Amino acid sequence: MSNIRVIGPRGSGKTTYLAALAYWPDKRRLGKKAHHFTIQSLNDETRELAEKAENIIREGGSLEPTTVAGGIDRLPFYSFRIEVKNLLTIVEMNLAIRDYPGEIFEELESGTKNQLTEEFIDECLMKDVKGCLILLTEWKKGTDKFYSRVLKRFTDLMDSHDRGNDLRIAVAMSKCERGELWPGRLAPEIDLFDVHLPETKAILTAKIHPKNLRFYAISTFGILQRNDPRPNRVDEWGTNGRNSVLRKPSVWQPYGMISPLYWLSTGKRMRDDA
Ligand SMILES: Nc1nc2c(ncn2[C@@H]2O[C@H](COP(=O)(O)OP(=O)(O)OP(=O)(O)O)[C@@H](O)[C@H]2O)c(=O)[nH]1
Ligand SMILES: [Mg+2]
Repeated sequence: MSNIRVIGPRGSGKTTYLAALAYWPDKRRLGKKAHHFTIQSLNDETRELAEKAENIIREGGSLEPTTVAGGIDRLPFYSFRIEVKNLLTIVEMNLAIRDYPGEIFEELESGTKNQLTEEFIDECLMKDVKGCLILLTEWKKGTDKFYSRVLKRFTDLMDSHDRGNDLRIAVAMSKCERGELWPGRLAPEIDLFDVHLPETKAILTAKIHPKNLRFYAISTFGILQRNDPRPNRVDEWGTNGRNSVLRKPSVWQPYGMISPLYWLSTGKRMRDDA
């Protein structure tokens, strides 16, 4: 079993991403396209998350923010078996994934000691954790500085927890169907991180060995069609500010969901960006 943690700022789409993984097997039957991977949920928490996803994908709802209340032990582990069919082989991954509240990421910025945050970080950086998926989402003015401060602190904590050399870090930009963010839809490291988050990238590349660092683009919602690159989403105003929901559930085609997990788990790159 590969232990993975998902961290990132509030509202970056962490829980929605995991909900989409959990819901994929149900939804896949509706799609026409053949995929070279399969996903199976392995525990009740993941199946419950899939039910919540049903609500998002089908009825245009949104998930509740994840909270720190109750401490780390209250957060579930989501557990998946993912099989990826390569040219001649099938790679099977069993993953136990923990989804962190955005609050923890944001509290790292201040650097002040806080018992609750420490509990989460100790758990995130335990020796048996293979890797972290860091989901970032903004690029407006000031964000690069904010992310780079938080991630500098995070890499210092990796060192002090003796994880500086053996923890894989997949950094992904979420909600990448946004055309204004990523018009070319190629090469996330160059087109997204070099362009929009250069300081963040510089901190990470300075502190983390290249073999343990990769950059990705993810869109849990995806675009309408290959020849219709409009985002498959509509924005709505909810109680927590702006929320996005799927526009056409029948053509739901997420992007980049599997490749970061494949690399975090196996250390190898997938042959495409499924
Ligand atoms: N446009 C777009 N919106 C998305 C995508 N994934 C998630 N969202 C929206 O982003 C908002 C926040 O999603 P969450 O999954 O709750 O974010 P989170 O990172 O878990 O947030 P916290 O639990 O507060 O840390 C919701 O309105 C989602 O519908 C995506 O791929 N594209
Ligand atoms: Mg959440």
